[in-house]
Amino acid sequence: MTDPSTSESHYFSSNPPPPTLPQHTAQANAFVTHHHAHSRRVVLLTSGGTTVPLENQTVRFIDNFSAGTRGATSAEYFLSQGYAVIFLHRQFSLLPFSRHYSHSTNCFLDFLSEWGRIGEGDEGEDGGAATPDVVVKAKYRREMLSVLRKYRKAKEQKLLLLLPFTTVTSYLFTLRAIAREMRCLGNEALFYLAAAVSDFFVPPDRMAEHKIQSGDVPESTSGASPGGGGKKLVIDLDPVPKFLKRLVEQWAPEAMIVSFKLETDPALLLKKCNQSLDRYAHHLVIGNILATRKYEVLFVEEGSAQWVRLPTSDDKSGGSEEVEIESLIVPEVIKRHEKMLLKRAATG
Ligand code: 9Z3
Repeated sequence: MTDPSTSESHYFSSNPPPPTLPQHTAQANAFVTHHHAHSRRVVLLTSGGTTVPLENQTVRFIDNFSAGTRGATSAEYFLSQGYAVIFLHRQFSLLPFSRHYSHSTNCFLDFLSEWGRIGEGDEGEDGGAATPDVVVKAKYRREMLSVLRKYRKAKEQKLLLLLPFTTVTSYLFTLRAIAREMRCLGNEALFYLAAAVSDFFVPPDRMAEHKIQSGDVPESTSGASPGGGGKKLVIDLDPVPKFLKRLVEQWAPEAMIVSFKLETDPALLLKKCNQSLDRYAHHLVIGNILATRKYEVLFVEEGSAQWVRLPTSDDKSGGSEEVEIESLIVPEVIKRHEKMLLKRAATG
């Protein structure tokens, strides 16, 4: 069996770093230095799915379903609890605050209306009829004002750093670089790994430079496919090295590390979460099932497993407001982070 540290070193030496790495590292450095000086806790929150390119000049890639809802929503709750947030996210996935208005079924213009048809002395730029104002529709105004205030606060206090990635390789290079920048925070640093990270990738020595041509695909030895003649595109993927082990042991040895585990078969969830804890010896695995991830998650720690669930409609004490499960997950995580800080402080 290959030594995990060897496969990881090989991964980083054989794959090219993303061109954005120096810039993102410098931004993370400035952000961490600033908040460290203000004794503020920092969470590195990863969000959205990684891609696996099939060609160097990428036309096609393998992707996954994650829109980044968990990550973007959690970021807002961490900010509301006083954490500074480095939001390492899949480019164009959901972002904190703007998520309320971006990927929803409505076009953002549906939130707006025209107001104030020409008032007296209110001349338009064309010197003729004045242009009406564009305003937020009354029914959205209260909620938008609340989102706007939180967004402004995060911006003014420089509490949120947005760093995008696309491929699994750019994700891993950036994660490693930021983790190293965060080492100065010791156990005040928190890692909340909600991104859906591919387990497999095409290594550089097998990656086509140009768009794969259907004409170049070899004849299949496993028989003809209906309508496709004898051709089949077979994609040969290597496993991505288990970066979590390196994160826990070397990149961020003092930080609290929380990973997410996604399954589709409920019968496997607890076992897989425990396996992950045993293998990487980090602090907490939050298990979720694809179909129910917005309503319930399983917190798995050494020796315990506990469901965190949204109240069912019967349990709700009135209130028609939608409750987001992240409003329950994040305080539970912070409670554990605080406990860890106290314990470490007590043991020196
Ligand atoms: C998660 O399990 C996240 O909760 C979801 C969030 C991706 C399900 P949405 O974007 O979904 O809100 O729709 N993330 C971790 C998935 C993952 O790749 N985990 C690895 C694994 O399961 C460990 S790092 O092996």
